[in-house]
Amino acid sequence: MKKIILFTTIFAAILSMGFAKAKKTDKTSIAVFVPGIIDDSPVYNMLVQGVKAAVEEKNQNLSKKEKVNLFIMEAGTNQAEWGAKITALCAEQKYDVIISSNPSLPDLVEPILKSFPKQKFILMDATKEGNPNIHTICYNQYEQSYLTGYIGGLMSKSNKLALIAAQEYPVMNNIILPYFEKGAKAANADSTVDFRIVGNWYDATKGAEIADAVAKKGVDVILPICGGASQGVITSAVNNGIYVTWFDDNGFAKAPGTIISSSVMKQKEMSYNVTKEFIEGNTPWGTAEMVGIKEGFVDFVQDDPNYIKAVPADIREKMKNLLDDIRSGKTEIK
Ligand code: RBF
Repeated sequence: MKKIILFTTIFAAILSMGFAKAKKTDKTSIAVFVPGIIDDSPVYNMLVQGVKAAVEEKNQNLSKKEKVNLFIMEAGTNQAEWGAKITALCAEQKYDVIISSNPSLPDLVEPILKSFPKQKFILMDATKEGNPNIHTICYNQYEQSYLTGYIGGLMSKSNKLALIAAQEYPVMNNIILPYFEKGAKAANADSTVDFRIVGNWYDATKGAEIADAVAKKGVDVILPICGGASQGVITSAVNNGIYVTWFDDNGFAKAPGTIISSSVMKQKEMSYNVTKEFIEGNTPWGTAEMVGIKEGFVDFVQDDPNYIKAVPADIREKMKNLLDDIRSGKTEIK
């Protein structure tokens, strides 16, 4: 009798080891949720590129059966649909993690997690601490916005700048706009910033109309943060002979001579890092990180030939000094 129990136990143990092994070699599945349109928005473009790069790299060494599965959902600009689309992804119960990027996502995701308590989310450009299903990383947009305002203030001849945003949201109202203004005033105390809203993240015609309107009032430097509508702002700036400060990625090639700066976030590199970290099982769940200039994830492009052509040497020198001081810790933007 004892022998039978022993054999059964050993048999059960071997069986469970087998199952455990089968489960472990199960394919990893990753979904990327794009809250907007990939092509119109540097933040989303970089997100997709970074995740893809990490998955492709991992898959090089895996057999067909083991390859990491990647699904990209482009949710579009109708924000009313995002919740239902995320819920649908969770309901499939096949994605080990959903990776996305947007400051509005923690509030959208938390109620959904009540129905899907096993689902994990990695959210970039967002902040949420203490939820064990969520890891967030945001960029130091105090620095990113201040640098942008600083060059705008140095380059403006009328002392009139504008920020054309797609919509109002907490990061826009509490960080991007005030620190753009702060930077502009630090460069030139007489600077003013006109704040305008497009109303969506895609309408280039409306973007151009607003840019034309502020140009008429004497504005000569515009920061567009409005997705696809930014293209309209650039077209208007070219026509009106005024400047554009670019945000998120390197935008110099979009309109050489008109684009005077690119304050970038290294979202492609960060998306690659967090995806790799997840695949390796090292995601620090429940934590919120902020990375900036010192960490190498916010930067101001200084070596682009179009920057060197568009911006006089004395202003480039001032930008370099500011950047060096932030990097060394001599200046803190807060
Ligand atoms: N940025 C984009 O470039 N494209 C978008 O479609 C877009 N949609 C957004 C929707 C919401 C609800 C919020 C809060 C932000 C959105 N952003 C978008 C802005 C983005 O998160 C970030 O603040 C800016 O790109 C500046 O770094």
